[in-house]
Amino acid sequence: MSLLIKNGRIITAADDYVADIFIEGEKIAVIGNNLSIPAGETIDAEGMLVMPGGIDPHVHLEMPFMGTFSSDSYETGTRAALHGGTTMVIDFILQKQGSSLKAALDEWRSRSNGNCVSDYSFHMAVTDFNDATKQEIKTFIEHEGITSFKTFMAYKGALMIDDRQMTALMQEVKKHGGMVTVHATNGDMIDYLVAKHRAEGKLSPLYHYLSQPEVTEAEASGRFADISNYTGCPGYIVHLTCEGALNAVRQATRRNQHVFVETCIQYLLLDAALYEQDFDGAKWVMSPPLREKKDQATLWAGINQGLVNVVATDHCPFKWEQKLMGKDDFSKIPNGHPAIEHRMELLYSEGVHKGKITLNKYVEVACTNPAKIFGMFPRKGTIAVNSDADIVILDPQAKHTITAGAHHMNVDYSAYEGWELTGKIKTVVLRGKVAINNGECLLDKGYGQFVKRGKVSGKI
Ligand code: DUC
Ligand code: ZN
Ligand code: ZN
Ligand code: ZN
Repeated sequence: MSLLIKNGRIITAADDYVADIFIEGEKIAVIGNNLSIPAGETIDAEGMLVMPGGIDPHVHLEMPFMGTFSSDSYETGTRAALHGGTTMVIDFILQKQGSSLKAALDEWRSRSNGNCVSDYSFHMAVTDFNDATKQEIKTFIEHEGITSFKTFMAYKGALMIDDRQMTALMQEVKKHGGMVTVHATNGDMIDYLVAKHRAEGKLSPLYHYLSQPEVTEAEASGRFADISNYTGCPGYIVHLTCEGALNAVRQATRRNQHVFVETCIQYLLLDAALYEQDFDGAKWVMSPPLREKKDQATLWAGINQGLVNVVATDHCPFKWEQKLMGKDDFSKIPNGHPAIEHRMELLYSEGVHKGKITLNKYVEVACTNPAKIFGMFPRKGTIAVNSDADIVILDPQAKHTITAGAHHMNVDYSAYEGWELTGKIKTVVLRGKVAINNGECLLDKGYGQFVKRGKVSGKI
């Protein structure tokens, strides 16, 4: 099996040049000019951007949450990801409090095994760190290839760990070469505000937003940075949304610490005005909530300053019927928003096309940094000889409109309905096979492989 991609403009996190790519089997074999190696299939990419496959390191597929399951299965979610140029996702396993990490891994495997179309990996969310869990960390890192451990500083009683457990977990993870990631919001403050608003009869989606003010995120982000600094364990803040939280990270850099920061596409593009309507605002009920325009500006600047390292999605879709579970009480609206399919095109159109970030930066935050930070580089996240042939071919001029009727995610609305984008993904290659060609998926479920990840250095 071989594939030749001719005359494309190749963009990596560092390079920008026109060349041909020859792919043999699953790997990139040769990059050069005027290649005339006989190939099973040839794609003419003249005038196109040729980039590494996107990596979305924050998705929740078929996840049990708030009394229901997120609506994309491993099959529909990973297929939608490929349509949008994301060739690999990292999903979250949730430990059940009182139970082992291994039991959770088995449960997640029972849903995902054989069902993915794109490649995938897992983060292991530790929700109960104790003497028994502690013994499992080394096995996950060294044998399962799961080297990142997610924590929650909110959702008390279900997911949250306290600072005592956080410190102990970070010490253990550091010992074995892993990374701790965090949902950094102050759970007690939020629980208080949710209860207060409910008691006052303030029950619309707007109060979801007003129950998680910026300070709840800024405080927890600073606290996490401190514990990470004290333990020396590499730390990564997921879905950072606001100026206050980014300033806590900025402050940490003054002692020469780097905490990795992920934001999500919605926090760059949407703002809290969407909650100032009736129940329709439930489409954007997610945690943390959307913020203000000034926060969007901070995040774009943070990308260019190297403080924000990754743009993910926190894809956690719920159908409208599921959102209606909270029609009389914002605290019962399943939290999450669908974006797995649109991250790459939205970030290109609104970021690169509109001049906010460079093409190299685009590839860095959407493809390369996720691979580097999470122990998969250079197998994933770049275009280089011997790397996996995960490639996106994007037409930079083509325009298209986002609409729920045309997307591939298993959800009956779009958070970006009617958005007109410039730049469209034409072809996606996953490990040497054409996965998407002009809107058609050519791979079956089961093609997607579980990627065992390596230890992490905490540096990029
Ligand atoms: N936030 C969400 O919006 N959904 C899933 C989990 C989370 O932290
Ligand atoms: Zn979260
Ligand atoms: Zn999440
Ligand atoms: Zn599209």
